[in-house]
Amino acid sequence: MNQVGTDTPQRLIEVNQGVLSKNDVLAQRNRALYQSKGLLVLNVVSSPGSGKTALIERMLTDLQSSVRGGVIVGDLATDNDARRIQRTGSPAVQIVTGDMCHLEAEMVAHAAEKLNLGELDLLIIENVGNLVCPAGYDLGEALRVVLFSVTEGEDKPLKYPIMFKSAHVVIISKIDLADAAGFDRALGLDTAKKA
Ligand SMILES: Nc1nc2c(ncn2[C@@H]2O[C@H](COP(=O)(O)OP(=O)(O)OP(=O)(O)O)[C@@H](O)[C@H]2O)c(=O)[nH]1
Ligand SMILES: [Mg+2]
Repeated sequence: MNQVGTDTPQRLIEVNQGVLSKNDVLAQRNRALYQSKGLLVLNVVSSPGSGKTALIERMLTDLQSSVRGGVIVGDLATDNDARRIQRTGSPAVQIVTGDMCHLEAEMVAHAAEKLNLGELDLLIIENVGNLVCPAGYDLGEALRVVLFSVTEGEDKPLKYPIMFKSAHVVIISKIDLADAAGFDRALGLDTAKKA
């Protein structure tokens, strides 16, 4: 293979490793910090509007008497979600990513400085709504939780396999709308298990 307009031979070098190494190093640093504090950290991912914030609001409200939770939430714009979560009485920090479609470990580390981690049992990171970009970025979480809502169709785990394969937990959300959306529960569970 030759470069266009030159005689210099080109070599194709595969760089599958190391591209994310800075993020991986920072994610490991986050993980070590969270483990040293006995903090359970969840990275909640899904397509936009699947119900991440609604689930977090409900979890924090229901667990309030026994679990001290805090949240870091990422969106391209607005602090709507942080304000929603703060209304539960739990601390929440908004990361506005601008044009970035995922959170990175460094962003989470900076946001976590605004929370008193020593006072928390549970840190929930709500990632930017997207089933593609966040899949490649470890944030230092213990568990990656992916939601897919019944209104998105049963085939989402098959179409976005990297996200679903990398998840520790899959939650099917908006189940109250299953009949209206014509959601096939058996098929939805099957595609989630196959991913
Ligand atoms: N019917 C029904 N509606 C829900 C449920 N969970 C969330 N919703 C609604 O779905 C919409 C989106 O919910 P959010 O919690 O904002 O979703 P999200 O995943 O945080 O959205 P982004 O952060 O924008 O990606 C809101 O109107 C919620 O009220 C559910 O279980 N059932
Ligand atoms: Mg949200």
